[in-house]
Amino acid sequence: MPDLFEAEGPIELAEDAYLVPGYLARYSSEMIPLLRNILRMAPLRRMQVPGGGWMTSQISGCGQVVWVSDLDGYRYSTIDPLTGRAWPEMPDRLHQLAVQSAAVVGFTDFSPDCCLINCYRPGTGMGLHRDKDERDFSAPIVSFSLGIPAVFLFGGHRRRDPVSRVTLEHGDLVVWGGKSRLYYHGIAKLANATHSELGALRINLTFREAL
Ligand SMILES: O=C(O)CCC(=O)C(=O)O
Ligand SMILES: [Mn+2]
Repeated sequence: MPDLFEAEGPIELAEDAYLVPGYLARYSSEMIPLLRNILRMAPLRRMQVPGGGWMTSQISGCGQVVWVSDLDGYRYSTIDPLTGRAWPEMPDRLHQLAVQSAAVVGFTDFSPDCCLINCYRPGTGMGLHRDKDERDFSAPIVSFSLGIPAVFLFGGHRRRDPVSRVTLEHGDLVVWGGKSRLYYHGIAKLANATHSELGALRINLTFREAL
């Protein structure tokens, strides 16, 4: 009989894109204090987009660079525009978990220099977009979900391509690279829910090789 707590194996969402349900659940109690520490140094904030609107999720991050957005555009920045200081260093343990997670689905050379932290409350989400501000698209995107569930929208190369809807729960890992590295994706508006450790929040960590 399978162990109830054993994570399931990878599920292919598209070419070179995988969901590994529950893979990170066993690490969440180590990760949450690391995240709280990062967010003390680089608080969550909403970002303005070049068109003038505001993203509904809140963002922070750690590593050599973090993705930022303002009226001038989208880019990776070595400086946190809110504090004027360098971003907090990426904790070795988070780096190690990201490398290990990429390897689980066959991406063996991954070494992220950015960990973007997205924080969603019920009623917030993220519109369809592509992660295309990184220098080299040969590295995958590694995404950790913690807290309340969200519906991940995963499309194709064109914005109008059909989108699959995948519920991401606490501890779920998604990795996409190779042929689907530039696929459109987003997060549907979250429904009300409460998580035992994080309350009414979803935290997403997105590891990238940006430089
Ligand atoms: O929250 C998520 O799962 C996706 C986040 C995302 O696509 C991004 O930060 O670019
Ligand atoms: Mn993205």
